[in-house]
Amino acid sequence: MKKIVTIQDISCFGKCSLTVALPVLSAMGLETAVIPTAVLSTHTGGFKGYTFRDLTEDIPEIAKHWKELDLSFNGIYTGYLGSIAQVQIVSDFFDSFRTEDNFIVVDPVLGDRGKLYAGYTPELVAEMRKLCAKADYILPNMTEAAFLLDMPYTESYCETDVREMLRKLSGLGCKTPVITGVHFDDINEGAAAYDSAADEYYYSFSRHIDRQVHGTGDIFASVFTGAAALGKTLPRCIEMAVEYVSECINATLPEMDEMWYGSAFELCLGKLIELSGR
Ligand code: PXL
Repeated sequence: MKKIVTIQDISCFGKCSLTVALPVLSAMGLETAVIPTAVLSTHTGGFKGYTFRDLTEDIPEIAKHWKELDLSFNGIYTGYLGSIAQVQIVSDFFDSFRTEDNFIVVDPVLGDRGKLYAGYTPELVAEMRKLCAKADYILPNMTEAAFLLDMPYTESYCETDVREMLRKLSGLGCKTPVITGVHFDDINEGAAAYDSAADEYYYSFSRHIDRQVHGTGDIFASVFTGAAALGKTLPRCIEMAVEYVSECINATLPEMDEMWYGSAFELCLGKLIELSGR
């Protein structure tokens, strides 16, 4: 079995980060080790008064124990990271667990719709930029891509702009950047990827649904990582992730008023098993 380690927070209620990554990767048939970076009572997207217990100090201890056990992973995948110190410690984790044949996915979770998430600062963005340089794949949305590139966020862009952003993202040091939430018209939305080694661009779209569903970025990143671990090609990785996210959003729509805080991804896990070819 292929093994992934994913490093991100546990939001106890709200369906994102580890509570999404673990079931998604498991459904894809991947053994999934976790390093929880923080425990929050809920995610920070719309809830008030959430608790936040920082687990940064535990990360080097976990890494040390795993080194003693001689553990290794086919893929390392990071999501939401709560502080600059935490990003630096995750960067050290990359240095000790990267091998010649594993891969690193950094989902630079920073913000959405042109704004940084609660508590995030430009200094954290700068640190995340450095972490991206160590990754094989990065998966920013348009907001995160704009912050990483220090460009103004805009919702009016064309394919040439997206290609330019992808090239600039690869210039940060990551060979294969992927931008999510991309749309060139009102009908379709999806992802754009750039394989800088081959100088090839790939796109995958599904029908645009005009509702924001929390945690879909984490679903995309988890499926993408799983697909890469299963040896799928880059265009297939983005296609699987786009298709599953679209299924999840469609499944959430009838529950949307009640479930403003997350997606009904559980209802679609059967589809994901099918997509994974298991
Ligand atoms: O979905 C990304 C995410 C992960 N973890 C926490 C968050 C968010 C987005 O708001 O608040 C704690």
